[in-house]
Amino acid sequence: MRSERTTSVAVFFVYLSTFNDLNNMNLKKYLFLLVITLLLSASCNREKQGSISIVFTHTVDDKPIEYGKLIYTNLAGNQYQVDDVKYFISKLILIDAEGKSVAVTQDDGIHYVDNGYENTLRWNIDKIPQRNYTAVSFVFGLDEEDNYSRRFVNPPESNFSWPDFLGGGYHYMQINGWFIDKDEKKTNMNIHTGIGQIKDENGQISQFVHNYFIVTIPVTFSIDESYATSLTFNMEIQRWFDAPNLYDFNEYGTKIMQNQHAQELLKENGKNVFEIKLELIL
Ligand SMILES: [Cu+2]
Repeated sequence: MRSERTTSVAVFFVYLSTFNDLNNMNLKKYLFLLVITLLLSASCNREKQGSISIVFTHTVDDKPIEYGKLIYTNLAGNQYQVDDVKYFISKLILIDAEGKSVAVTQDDGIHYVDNGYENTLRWNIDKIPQRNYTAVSFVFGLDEEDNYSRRFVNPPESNFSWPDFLGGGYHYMQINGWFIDKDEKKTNMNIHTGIGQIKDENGQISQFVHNYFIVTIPVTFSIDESYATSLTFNMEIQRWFDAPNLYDFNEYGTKIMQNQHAQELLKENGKNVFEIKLELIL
């Protein structure tokens, strides 16, 4: 790189000296310095880049989730099982040690996670500036700018649409399964989040509410062109249901796509569900 630059400068200087009518030495000197400055700044902006691999994991009571087993109990005392965990994260930003934000642009900064699709449980991102980082931030779900209907044409994302009459776009999340209700009956548990609705006195939808939220988590890691950095984003499922809001499935177990109150409770609880760890460096 350095020798390439030196060669270009030398070549240009020779080129300049071929102008016979450029007798004014000051002008020549000025042009020469200008060219060096341009070449140097171009080369300094070429920051080295590395890659990062994000692995999405899910736990219940701090142990790897076991799908399809009625073995869990939330803080409200509901016995439940989980069959599906699906969600979007978007606007992924890495914050470096100087507090500068590096926005991930690959895949529009959006990633869909679905336990039914193994390939969605890992997100490999290239071309990240080689720096030390101290935090990660993302939108849980999709914000106003990103969440529009028919954005995704292929499954699994296309299966995740949110009806237009309820605000459109896509679900932010689905946790699907079963729970034992207050009458001891096995009942559907469908924790679906997305755009909410506010109704007027006549019961007509008067306003839509974007219920996404921003998660920011400190984590120290570095990106380097000579090794691969891997982060684990773990979602602890129980945290959706315990704090700050106790979430009882008998009240909000299913049909919450039209229940803005339930959406609010989950929005607040959801800020605490993720843990991010540096997994390994190879
Ligand atoms: Cu739904």
